[in-house]
Amino acid sequence: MQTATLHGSSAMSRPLAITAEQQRQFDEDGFFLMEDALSPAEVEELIDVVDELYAKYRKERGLGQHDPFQIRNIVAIHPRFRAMIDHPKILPLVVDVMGYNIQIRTSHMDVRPPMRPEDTQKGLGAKDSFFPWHSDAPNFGWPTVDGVIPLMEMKVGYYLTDLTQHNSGAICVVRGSHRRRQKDGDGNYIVDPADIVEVNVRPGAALVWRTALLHAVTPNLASHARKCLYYGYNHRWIRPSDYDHQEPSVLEGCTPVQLQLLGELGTGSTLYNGEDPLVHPVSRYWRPSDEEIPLKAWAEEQAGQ
Ligand SMILES: O=C(O)CCC(=O)C(=O)O
Repeated sequence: MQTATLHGSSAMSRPLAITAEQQRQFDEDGFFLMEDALSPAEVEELIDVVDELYAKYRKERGLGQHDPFQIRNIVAIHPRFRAMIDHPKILPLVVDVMGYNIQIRTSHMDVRPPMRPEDTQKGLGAKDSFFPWHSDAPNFGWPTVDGVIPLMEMKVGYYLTDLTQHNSGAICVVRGSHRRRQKDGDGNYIVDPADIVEVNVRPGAALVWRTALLHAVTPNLASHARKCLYYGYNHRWIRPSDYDHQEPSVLEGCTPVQLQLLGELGTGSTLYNGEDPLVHPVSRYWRPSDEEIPLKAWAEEQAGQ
């Protein structure tokens, strides 16, 4: 088992869940795959929720049979989606990569029905295509160091339907594109076809990736809709993109670890700026006390098992 010392003032050594090979792929390629991250029963349960929500929104929003649909902040929409934030196979890997002081930045469900061939004529990821190449970033971009985006966040994609066929709506990532400048002098993304990886996976697979990777989506020419979920994790001192605070009804019944991941501090709303907010305010997202970082105790306990 790999061991490492995590960064930060509360650093300590503990055994890691991530393997040396996963860490190498994450650093060099920008992603790794976990086949069978979800059991068939988990896939089935999640598909039931996706189908129920998709049917509801399709009706409410008048979506046509070919229209793709995405909904964000799914952790607030359904308890089954909320339960995915601390999935026991995945969260230890997230903690090994990002450290303890993290939260959910975004969560989304995506349904991509079969497309009409006439809507798929542009090249993969072309600027004028249905899904241009991009990396995920806030407006005005992430900071860069020598033109390269440091590790700001990671995402986990859970694929619920069969994507083994070429052009079945799978995500494509550009291997290693997080380690270099991404645009040429004309502002166009630099994509070497040899580096494109189409994530052709079976239901239940997960993609663990850096969102700094350039990515696009293949057209869905299969006969079935593509259904997947994404959860993005970043540091707590960065603001989430899907919420400022989750509604009290969303937080009700959550464990301390889930509360942390949902952006809460665990000590109530009066102590967000510390014990002496008038004279010595200090954001608890910046300097969490032990009670405000249950993920640390959780990770250490997991490592001990
Ligand atoms: O797989 C997909 O549908 C694309 C996902 C994506 O662009 C993202 O999560 O940022």
